[in-house]
Amino acid sequence: MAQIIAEVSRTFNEFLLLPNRTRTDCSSATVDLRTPLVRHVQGERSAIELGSPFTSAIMQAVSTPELAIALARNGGLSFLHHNQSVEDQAAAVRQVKNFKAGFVTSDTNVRPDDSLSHLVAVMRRTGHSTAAVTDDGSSGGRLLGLVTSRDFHPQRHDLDGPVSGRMTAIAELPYAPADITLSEANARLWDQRLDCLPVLDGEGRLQHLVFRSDYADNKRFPHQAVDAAKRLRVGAGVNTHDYQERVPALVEAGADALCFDSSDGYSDWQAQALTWVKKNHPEIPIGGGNVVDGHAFTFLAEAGADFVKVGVGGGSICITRDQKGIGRGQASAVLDVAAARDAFRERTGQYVPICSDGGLVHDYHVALALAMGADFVMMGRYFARFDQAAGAKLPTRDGFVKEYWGEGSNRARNWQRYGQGGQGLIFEEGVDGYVPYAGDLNEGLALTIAKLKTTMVSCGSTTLGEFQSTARLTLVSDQSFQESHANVTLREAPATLA
Ligand code: RVP
Repeated sequence: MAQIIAEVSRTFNEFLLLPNRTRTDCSSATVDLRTPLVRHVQGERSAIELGSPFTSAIMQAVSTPELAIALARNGGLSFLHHNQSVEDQAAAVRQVKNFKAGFVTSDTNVRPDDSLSHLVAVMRRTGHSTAAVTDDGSSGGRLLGLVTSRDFHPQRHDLDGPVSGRMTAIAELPYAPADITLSEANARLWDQRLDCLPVLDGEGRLQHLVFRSDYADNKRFPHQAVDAAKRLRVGAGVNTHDYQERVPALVEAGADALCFDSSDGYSDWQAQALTWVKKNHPEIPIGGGNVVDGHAFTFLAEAGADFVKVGVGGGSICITRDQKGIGRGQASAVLDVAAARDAFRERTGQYVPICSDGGLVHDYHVALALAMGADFVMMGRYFARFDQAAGAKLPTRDGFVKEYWGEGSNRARNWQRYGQGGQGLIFEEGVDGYVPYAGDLNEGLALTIAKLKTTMVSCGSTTLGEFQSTARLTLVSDQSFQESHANVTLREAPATLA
């Protein structure tokens, strides 16, 4: 006869945090959101720490290189999706690793004999007003000069004339060697009153441009997730089908961490694949999942997982529970797995971080997931709303929306994640839809982080470890849940639907 688990499957909406005493040294300014990403000896530091506990979902609609760059600059980590060829995924990893904050690959490039009217067309296309003049017109050609929109006037200069007639030639141009740091470049920008400093290799080929405005922009991100060489960190999803080919390519491309991506990770396939990666590529940390209970966590931790993702069926685009009748309320799953993680730590001295993946609907759900024991969260819907995500931005009668579709939808058809047998989906486990557009990730995430910090302050914590160990949670009744919302006639409707 089947075993019936005594506890009801619960979700985040059923809980609230009780405020703890707030000490005078506890304020948003003193809250530290650093968190471990990968397995480490208890009491020591994780080889990879995030500056903020956010990761973006391993999904076509979510984790693009652009989003990965923006999220890592805010201290989090993206896992680039594996529902693409090995070559394309490795190229996406390279794109993030090659990003140098403040060092821009020139996108407005011309040859010296190109006409000024061609230059105008290029500037109009890119929206930039500084162009590099290189021998072959590429972003990495030998630099011959710079030309800006201030160097010529359509009424005063013959637009059929060559760019070389109006450019500042390399002989008169300040430039820097490839090993210059961003702060050195900034010092030169100010000392020499420059707007732009080209960075050249030993042969005079253009590497980057550094703009004054980008330096100021870079100062906005004090908690970036970077590796020892100060390159942004990036993760990548892998599957249990082609990992022997995909993992080496991603390691070679420079990925910082990998994660097996499966809707149900409690399987011998995943354990075998983890064992293979640990044997053949011990240099790369790799997570496993998804699971919803302590036994499954321990199974993957013993197979070598460096972190474990929690969540089955709770995703906003997910219909696995409807289709297959499997899953568990996300709060119950996190609480159960966190207890197993702590037991594993007691038994082995190894701390294996856990990630609450999917089903985070409100900002305060992030705080609840962390208080319940998650070391970091993974979100799809949340990030899909931002400019940097892959989905198209579409106008509607009430504003803009972004496309967001599940990996188990007919649009993504990620059969590697769902394992329904064979190379395809027999039935859908996800839907294809829209989410309200929310603008720039930097602004949206700053707001979520501000809320998280103030929740932690109310709970008297300045670190996530303290938050977890001191949090007091209460179950809410239907009636007290009603009390959470405003209970007056609103003067006007909220501006957005987010
Ligand atoms: P959410 O943040 O609620 O949008 O959930 C995102 C999570 O949902 C992903 O990280 C993944 O675990 C899960 N997912 C992705 N695709 C699908 C599906 O098609 N069912 N589910």
